[in-house]
Amino acid sequence: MAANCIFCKIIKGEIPSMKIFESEKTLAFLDINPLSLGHALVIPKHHGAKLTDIPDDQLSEVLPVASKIAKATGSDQYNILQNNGRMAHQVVDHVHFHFIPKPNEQEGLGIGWPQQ
Ligand code: DGP
Repeated sequence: MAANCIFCKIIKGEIPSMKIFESEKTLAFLDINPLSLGHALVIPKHHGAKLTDIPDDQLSEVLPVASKIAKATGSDQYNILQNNGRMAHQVVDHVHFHFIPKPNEQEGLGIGWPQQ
C-alpha cells in the first residue's frame, strides 16, 4: 500500500467507491468519470504504478475478473485498456485495467450498474 495513492485508499475503504468485485488480491469498482454506463476499473491490490511493477501472481485474476464483469453486463462489445505513463494518458499511478462497455443503443446493457 502507498500512503498517498487514491486507489490504495479505495482498497482500504478510506475513499468511497462503488465496488463490484473484491477478492484477496483484486478489486473492481466503477470509474468516477465513466466513458460509458458500466465503465469499471479492475486493479491488483498490490501497489505499483506500471504493469511491470506488479508481480505476475498479483495480476493473475485481473483478466478473469474483467471477463466476469463482461458477462455480468451482458454486453459483448467493450474495450479493455491499461495505460502506463503520462504519454500513454495514465493519471492514477496504481495499475488499473479499464473495462469500457459499448452499450447496444436499442437494448442497453443486460443489467444497469448503479449510477455514481
Ligand atoms: P488513467 O487515465 O488510465 O490513469 O485513468 C484513471 C481513471 O481513474 C479515470 O478514468 C478516473 C478514475 N478515477 C480517478 N480517481 C478516482 C476515484 O477517486 N474514484 C474512482 N471510482 N475512480 C477514479
